[in-house]
Amino acid sequence: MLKSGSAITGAITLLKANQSDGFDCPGCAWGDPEHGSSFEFCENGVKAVSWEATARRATPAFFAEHTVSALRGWTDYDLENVGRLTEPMRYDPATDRYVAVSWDEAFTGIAAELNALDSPNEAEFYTSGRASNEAAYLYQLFARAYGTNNFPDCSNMCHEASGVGLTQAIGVGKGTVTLEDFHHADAIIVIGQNPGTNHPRMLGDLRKASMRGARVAVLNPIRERGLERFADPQDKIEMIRGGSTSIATHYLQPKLGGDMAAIRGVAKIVFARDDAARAAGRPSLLDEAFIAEHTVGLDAWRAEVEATSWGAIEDQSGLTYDQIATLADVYLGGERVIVTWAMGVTQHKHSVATVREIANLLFLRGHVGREGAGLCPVRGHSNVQGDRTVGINENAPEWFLAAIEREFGFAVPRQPGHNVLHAIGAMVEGRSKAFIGLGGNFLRATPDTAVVEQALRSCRLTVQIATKPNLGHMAVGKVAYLLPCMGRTEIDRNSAKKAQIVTVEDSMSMVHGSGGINKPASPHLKSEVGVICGIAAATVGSGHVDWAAMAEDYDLIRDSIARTIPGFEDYNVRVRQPRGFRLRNAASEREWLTRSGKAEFSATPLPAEIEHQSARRRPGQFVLQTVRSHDQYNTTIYGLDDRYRGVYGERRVIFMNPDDIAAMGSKPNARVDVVGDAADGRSRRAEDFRLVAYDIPRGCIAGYYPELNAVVPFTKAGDLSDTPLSKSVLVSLAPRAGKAA
Ligand SMILES: Nc1nc2c(c(=O)[nH]1)N[C@H]1C(S)=C(S)[C@@H](COP(=O)(O)OP(=O)(O)OC[C@H]3O[C@@H](n4cnc5c(=O)[nH]c(N)nc54)[C@H](O)[C@@H]3O)O[C@H]1N2
Ligand SMILES: Nc1nc2c(c(=O)[nH]1)N[C@H]1C(S)=C(S)[C@@H](COP(=O)(O)OP(=O)(O)OC[C@H]3O[C@@H](n4cnc5c(=O)[nH]c(N)nc54)[C@H](O)[C@@H]3O)O[C@H]1N2
Ligand SMILES: [Mo]
Repeated sequence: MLKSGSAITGAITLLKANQSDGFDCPGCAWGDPEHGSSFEFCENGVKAVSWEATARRATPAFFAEHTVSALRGWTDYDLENVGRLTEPMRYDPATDRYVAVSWDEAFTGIAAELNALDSPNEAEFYTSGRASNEAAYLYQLFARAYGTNNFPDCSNMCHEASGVGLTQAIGVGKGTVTLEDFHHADAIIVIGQNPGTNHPRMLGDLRKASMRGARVAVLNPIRERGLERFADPQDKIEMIRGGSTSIATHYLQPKLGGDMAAIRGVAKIVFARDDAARAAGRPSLLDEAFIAEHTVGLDAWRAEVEATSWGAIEDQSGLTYDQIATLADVYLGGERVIVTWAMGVTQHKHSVATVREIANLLFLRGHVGREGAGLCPVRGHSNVQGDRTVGINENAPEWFLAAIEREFGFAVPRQPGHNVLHAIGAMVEGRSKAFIGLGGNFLRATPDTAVVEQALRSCRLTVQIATKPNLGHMAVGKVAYLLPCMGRTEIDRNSAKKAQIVTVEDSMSMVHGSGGINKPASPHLKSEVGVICGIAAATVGSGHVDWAAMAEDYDLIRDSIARTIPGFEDYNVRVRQPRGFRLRNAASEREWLTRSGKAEFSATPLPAEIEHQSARRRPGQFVLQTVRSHDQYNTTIYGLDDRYRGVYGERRVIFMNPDDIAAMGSKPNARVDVVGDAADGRSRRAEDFRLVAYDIPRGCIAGYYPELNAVVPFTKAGDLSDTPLSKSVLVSLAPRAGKAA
């Protein structure tokens, strides 16, 4: 991994990751130890940091050598390997190449295009979750001053269902636990998450819990090695002996999308045992005081649970009554229960309902708002939670919009804007004509790659603010700019040479500062804040916002945030304390900012049928989930191995139950095409994958994103979340002629 970097810079850089005087690791959003001073080693954090601190450069000379059409034939892996972008570039249609321009030319050129649109609502402002609070706040301020709420962002494809579901249930769309709570929990239920790869530092906390005797139950269709056994890199003796601790005390393998049914089953058992306890004159198993004082809606949910048959629960979850009963034992055996989850829960049609069912279950025994217990959606990008907090929201609450108006004195648009799927639809239909990307890889992260490529290329304007080139940057509009920015590891100095810090919020709502330590990859780079301020000043002028002053002194941005968003009082002081500060989470103090003023049980019936069940699935069809390998960061591919799953040197694989392989008349290692659902009239195909026999429930298969986005339809979305259904894609497999093993 370090091969692309400079080893010495790399090593020094790593020692500053997540230190109070260093930068926030761009790897994931797991919390940092509150009193920790030691460096927490994380293999995948190393990859993320050294990816940015590479010695390679994507210079104007590189772009002079290759046409954009030619670069479209490259892979993201090869493109990012060219290295860090060094100068602002504009697409020249005559030569089909990106050529260097000055920052001023770029800013005025972008402003001219934006101001030529018929309506500000024809522009899309995409955000990826690495942007700092400061950059994201100015970005939403700029777009709103320009006149739109079109904020498609990566969280629309990620934890949107958690945000929506938790807001309904507890009045705040964030998790209620802190890292400390993990040290007190005696039961932790981990649903639809692969922390060994995606949140490696979380494994350390799970392992400690497990060694203390806490029970850790996992719900995951795949047996993820990292959750089963784990040698802690922090523990030198364990590493030297090659020993390992087992983490999961219970491992259940539901079928894809079966979690809501599984949790309903647990609730059914809890109610039944509670009835029995009371009938025998023993105390209730429920936290009756909590339920009476803090909740509404239990009776309706209970009626719904009782009306759900065990047949439906077993069929939909893919688990037996006995398996679900062991989960009920874990839940009832815990005095302090935490449930964590990630994409295995949020990327289905009924994800919001599933999140609410998780909250329902925790309410029953009062597991929200006390030490060692609570709800924990584990976020993806290192600042995706913060970006939403500071206003990246296509449908922001009225209090926020009014506060922006008060602070800056311009009229803020109220018409709700576009999320990711709306933005794709609008570009496809020609209603949106400009796309600006603050980081990320919109083309490769979204469903239906071919459709999105066409959508971007039909835009009048595309602008990409990035650290390295990727395929999304080659889907150029008629006018296109590629603007290079600094990353988190780099020192960001203003014109007086004073280093600036930015701030981020982790999954536990901890806000802390981040200051780079490396020399920027090129003298021409601007910070994300600098780029946004440049575009903004040229487009909307500086009458209401002094963009130049903000770009000079990020304390001014934080002062505005402090005046417009509750919880950020004394921002500039508190963020400079070691480890920063925690944003208040009302629900964790049992104050419920819901409509009823209480924590709300939801009484939603199970979906009538989900993809793996018979009515949906024709013979030969499978339900595909798209996951990350161990060697990737979303659309960034670091390498071709997925060592916990035993895959080396390739990514085009499909994990499949051996009985399904045999039933198909095929053999392990046979090569197939993955054919997507064409019910909406669009044909979808991803070519040439190897079948890998794997411990996964029948009817369910798995493979890697982004390659398989070619078969994920942009026309299907989660209820109330609008999230693409990346974990329940109906596909069939077509043998490739002459390629059998
Ligand atoms: N190294 C690294 N770190 C990362 C990322 C990365 O790409 N690389 N990405 C970051 C981002 S943006 C995010 S959102 C997170 C993602 O973190 P994860 O959610 O862990 O990511 P996925 O690889 O999508 O894994 C989904 C897991 O859920 C399981 N699963 C799938 N469907 C179901 C289901 O229906 N039920 C249950 N119970 N389980 C299911 C899968 O088998 C798999 O173990 O990681 C973040 N951290
Ligand atoms: N099929 C399928 N699709 C999915 C998912 C899935 O599980 N399955 N997961 C979804 C999820 S959870 C997410 S979060 C999205 C991710 O969607 P995105 O956030 O759009 O994608 P990333 O791959 O994280 O973005 C990588 C690019 O960001 C740029 N970059 C890196 N660091 C910086 C920086 O510091 N500043 C700037 N300006 N740019 C930078 C680089 O140019 C790099 O190429 O994908 C979603 N798509
Ligand atoms: Mo994510």
